[in-house]
Amino acid sequence: MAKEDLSRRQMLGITAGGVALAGAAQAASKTGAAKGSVAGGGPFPKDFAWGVATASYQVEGAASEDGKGPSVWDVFCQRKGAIFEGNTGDVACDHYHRFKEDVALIKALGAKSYRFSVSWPRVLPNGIGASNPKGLDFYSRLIDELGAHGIEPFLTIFHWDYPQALYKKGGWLNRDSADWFAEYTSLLADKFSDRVKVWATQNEPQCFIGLGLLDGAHAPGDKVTATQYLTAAHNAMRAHAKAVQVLRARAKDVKGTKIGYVLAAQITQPATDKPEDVEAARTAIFAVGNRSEWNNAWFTDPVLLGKYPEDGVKVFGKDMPLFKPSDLEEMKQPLDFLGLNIYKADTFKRGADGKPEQIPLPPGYPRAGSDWQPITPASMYWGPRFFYDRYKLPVAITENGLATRDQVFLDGKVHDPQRIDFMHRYLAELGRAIKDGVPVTGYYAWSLLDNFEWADGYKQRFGLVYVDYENQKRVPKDSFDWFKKVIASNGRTLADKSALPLAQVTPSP
Ligand code: GBH
Repeated sequence: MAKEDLSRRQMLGITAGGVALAGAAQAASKTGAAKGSVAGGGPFPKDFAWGVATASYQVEGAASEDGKGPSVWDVFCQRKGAIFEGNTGDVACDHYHRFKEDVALIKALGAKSYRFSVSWPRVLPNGIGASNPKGLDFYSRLIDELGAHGIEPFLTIFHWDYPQALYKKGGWLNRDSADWFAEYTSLLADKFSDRVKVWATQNEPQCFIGLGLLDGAHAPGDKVTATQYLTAAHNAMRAHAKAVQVLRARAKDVKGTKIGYVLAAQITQPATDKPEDVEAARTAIFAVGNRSEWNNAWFTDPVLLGKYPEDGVKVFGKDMPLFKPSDLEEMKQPLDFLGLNIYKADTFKRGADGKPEQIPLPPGYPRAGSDWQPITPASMYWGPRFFYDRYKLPVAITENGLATRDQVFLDGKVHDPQRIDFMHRYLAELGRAIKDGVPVTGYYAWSLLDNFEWADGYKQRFGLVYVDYENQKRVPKDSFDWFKKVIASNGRTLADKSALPLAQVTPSP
């Protein structure tokens, strides 16, 4: 087998036997961590949180209903050329009105947990000050509906729909933004912590700070200076920490409350299982080598280790903002888990100079509907492993999924074998990480529903359930039925190659 061909097969997690439960990487299990608890033959722990995820602006719609204030996304969607085909989240999946139907789908899937986010301006139309009873009531009814079906609510406090009123006051650039976030969190803690035990403060600071303020590709669509970008990131991390403190002080059941922080995890994988390549990938995953937002350590080291990474501080040099030294101490609040949104990995080997060297993908390498996502299952092994080794926190896979160009077929069904194959490979790799001792608390498929994919509008479909936006009809895809079996077996069907949907595209009559 040609060398090129081997690395391609390793990236995809293919070994001679088919889907690899033990592929490129056994060599690297050198953390000395205890083996994961093996329940009934599979690697997934008994209480593993099999879940699905959504986010408020992407599914709710009802953008100006029942007293909701505008968010930066409502405003950004009006900007010419900002969103694919001028799509907006005004209606989205109409989840605001159809949440009972959607909870019934989660129940039918057998998912144990539902990760959703609260729209800040829906509950606080001006971001701070007077709250909106109807907005609060929506989330209260959603949480009750989940409870009635035995589904654990996982509440993300902020998934990008920032109140426009606060943006006008400077948004994340304003030092007070951390206190605004704390005030918002207090409201949620008081209203929902009797029923919500699992919380994430923020989803992907790299995106709402980097894409939103540095690149201008996401709302609010600004392109600020490097110093302003760093200031905004700094305040967002201060806000995260204040929210953790608020939850610890105010949650009704403090001991039972689990708090995490969710990263747009930029994963690396080694080109081979040689220890020097594994170490090259490990070095690369925590390096801050340039000024772009696409790194991990800038957004995790302050929050988890109480310091900015030195290589990044060098990269930014005199553009580093001034801040109170005590900020760093305050930013580091104890967390219960680290949420990793994992979609793909970049591949590294040790270069001739001893430094990590990125290996380009072979031509024609498999990709998702979203161009940025090559299909790289081992990201689900190396991601959890590297993050656990560095930060020693249990990991939750808070998002993982694939966009495909789904459609309703002539038989009325939505056949999505690519998504099934993708999830099978990625979950098998997650199982391998657990087997090798990485504590993983849960896995949340992105997403329950096809939904508003930010600047890509409705072009990309990530759902286990197809949404016909003309009439809001939901059609569970083949992957929904497949994932249901995975959940029901607590992951044991992943070891069974016959679970691969090789012949499902053209079902026999
Ligand atoms: C998540 O973002 C979001 O949390 C979720 O709302 C979203 O719908 C979902 O994923 C699917 O996209 O590699 O330089 O080309 C993922 C955000 C999008 C961040 C792609 C990195 C590519 C940057 N990622 N982006 S690059």
